[in-house]
Amino acid sequence: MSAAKTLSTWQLRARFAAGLSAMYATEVPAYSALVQVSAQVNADYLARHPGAQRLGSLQRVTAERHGAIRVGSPAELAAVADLFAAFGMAPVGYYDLRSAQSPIPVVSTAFRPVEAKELALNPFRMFTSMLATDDSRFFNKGLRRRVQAFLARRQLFDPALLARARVIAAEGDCDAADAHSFVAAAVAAFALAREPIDKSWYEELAGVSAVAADIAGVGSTHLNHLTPRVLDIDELYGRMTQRGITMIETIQGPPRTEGPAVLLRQTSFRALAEPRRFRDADGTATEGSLRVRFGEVEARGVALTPRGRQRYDAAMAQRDPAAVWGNYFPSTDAEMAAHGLAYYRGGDPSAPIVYEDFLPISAAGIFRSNLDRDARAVDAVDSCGYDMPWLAGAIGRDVYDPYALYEALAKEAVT
Ligand code: OOG
Ligand code: NI
Repeated sequence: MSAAKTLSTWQLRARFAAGLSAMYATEVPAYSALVQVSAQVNADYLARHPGAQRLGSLQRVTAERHGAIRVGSPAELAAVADLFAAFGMAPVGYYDLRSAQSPIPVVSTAFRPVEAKELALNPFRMFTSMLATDDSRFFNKGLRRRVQAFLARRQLFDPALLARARVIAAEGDCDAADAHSFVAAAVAAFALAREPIDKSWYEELAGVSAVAADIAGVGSTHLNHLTPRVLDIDELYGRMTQRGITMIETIQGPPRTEGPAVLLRQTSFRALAEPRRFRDADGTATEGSLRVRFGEVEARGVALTPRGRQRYDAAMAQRDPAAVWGNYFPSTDAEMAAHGLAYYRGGDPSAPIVYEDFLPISAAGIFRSNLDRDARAVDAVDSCGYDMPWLAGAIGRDVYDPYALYEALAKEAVT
């Protein structure tokens, strides 16, 4: 038998995630501390809870990351979709963060593997947001035109990289000899750029929203954060605080409960100001700094059915969800399964299906907690028509419905 000369998309995805992680560690030193503490928390947790691997093997959880990126236009989002397809990552779900309590001018999807086998091999996902330039509550006509013109002039990805990605996606694998340069180029596309930033343009956009400036005030895109997964997020929170890292006030998402962990719990801390170069109106370059990137960590639980999700939303609407949790959710997987509240493979309560997606309220909270000020929205009617079908049309791809994916996983027999 000859040695394997090709790498499949999951192997490329694992290398992509590892490459981004190595790059981000050099860019944001606090990220390395977070990864270290996460690994310790996971090892300690497993030592005390032998059954903890029911929500994913230690190998999967240790390597598990999600990233977040932000782009400016449908064309840029389509390019991202082409690139990620080479890593076996497809768009799943639609998140509209404009409707959050404090609105963020973006609409988002998450690129991730969709099949059980692929998720087990490497579940890397990327939360990807697109600036809502068509929304007149944030952008008036003049500014919209200038943003669109700016975005039309920039190129986030080398066309050769995208062409290569399309071939890999179509063939389902890549020559081993070419894999290294392909992955390295894909990783490099998300590095923080060193080109000077046009100061007045950046500040004008920051007046609308810090996120708008981060997206369309610079000539390239970059990883906004890279999130490891932990088995005990309360423990992680405490240990990071002990190390002198100031976390946001709360853990977003469901409270800590005695029963089965559901959905997704997340928390974050602000990265330090990063040195960036600026260009003044007269062309002089100055050194400055920006504070837009951050560190985030998450714990994942079982995926809820639409019925479970309704209960979740009702519980979360209460003043103290932790205190009343037991009125909404039973305390065992067997009861969760029997009441049709959560997904289990083959209906077997010992085989929880992990929630692989995001939560819009948490996402908006994470965005917001890391901004100096809120978006400035005017009181106008939103008639731009962003929704899931619009997003699918804009990138020319189907956007998966997360519930349909969990439904399909639940029908698979336990192996
Ligand atoms: C994305 C924020 C959302 C999450 O984990 O919910 C997010 C961003 O800041 O670009 O990453
Ligand atoms: Ni995130």
